[in-house]
Amino acid sequence: MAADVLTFLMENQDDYVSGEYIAKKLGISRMAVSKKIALLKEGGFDIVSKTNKGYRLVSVPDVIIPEYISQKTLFRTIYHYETVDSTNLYARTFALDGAPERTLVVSEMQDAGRGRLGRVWSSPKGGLWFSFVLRPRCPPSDAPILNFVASNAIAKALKSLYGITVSMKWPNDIFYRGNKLCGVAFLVSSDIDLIHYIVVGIGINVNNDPPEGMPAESIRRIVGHLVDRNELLATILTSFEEEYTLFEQRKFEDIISFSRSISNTIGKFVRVSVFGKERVGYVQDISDTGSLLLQVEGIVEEILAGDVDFLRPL
Ligand code: BT5
Repeated sequence: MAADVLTFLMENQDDYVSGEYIAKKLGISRMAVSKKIALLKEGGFDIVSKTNKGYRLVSVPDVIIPEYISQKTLFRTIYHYETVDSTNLYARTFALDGAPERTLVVSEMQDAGRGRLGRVWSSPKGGLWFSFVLRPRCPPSDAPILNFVASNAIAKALKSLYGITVSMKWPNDIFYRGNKLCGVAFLVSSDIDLIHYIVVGIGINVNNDPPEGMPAESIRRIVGHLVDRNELLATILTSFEEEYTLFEQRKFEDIISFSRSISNTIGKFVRVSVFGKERVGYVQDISDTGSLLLQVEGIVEEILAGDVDFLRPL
């Protein structure tokens, strides 16, 4: 593997790094370094070399590089695939086998990506499809707050990287100007009073075309160029870490307060489907525990989970 050499080049992307320096640091020969550089070039990494100066990384291929993610984040156990059915299912299998918190599964494509309630999630090449394991020490009743942990993290990452302002459709869809950019689906395993594990599954249309025939958007189309999916993944994971710290400190009000500020659902006239039953009304607010407060014929109902449909255009 050439990951060790790649790490050096990535850390010094603005400058040349000499083969001698890399060889010394890694305790390998200069010949071994140049072999690894050749391997990286074969893998699509654009590396230029200059006599007396060394190597410089110009660009990386549009493929997830686990070494980069583990270096930039607290996620150390990373499974990276070309295709899986669903990263959520893989992560669940790992969780059942005892995988630690922050075990990450990322796939370039999914052929059976799943939304909530078994709905199909389109996951072609170029998007970001990943899942990770959490083992929060809290009662299952706190789990819904993680919807907002995830959506806040994604919204903040997109703002900081691309200056994009997104909105959050309760409880966790990320929208850009009325089109869905990203979805989050959780798998939860718990006793009545203790969570065993939670799999957080996130799907974002990044460099792919969004699926046709539905109100969907992709980051490439918003910013007008291809983006670095490694940087995006690392930024979202780091952002998640910060929001998750608030969750562990039980600062739920801080979390919900940000979610309210990006909500496109508060104040809207909606239909909420809850296990086959439908409620229609105005969304008054999101409660401090993450429920939707729906005003139905003058009475406020608290809805813990459900699907929201806007009854008037956004
Ligand atoms: C979601 O479900 O929005 C959660 C999606 C989570 C996907 C991730 S990818 C990594 C991990 N592995 C998985 O298998 N899943 C997770 P839901 O709220 O049920 O929305 C599903 C609906 O979104 C579909 O019925 C379509 O209308 C729409 N949809 C499907 N694919 C889409 C896409 N790529 N972009 C935008 N909308 C899409």
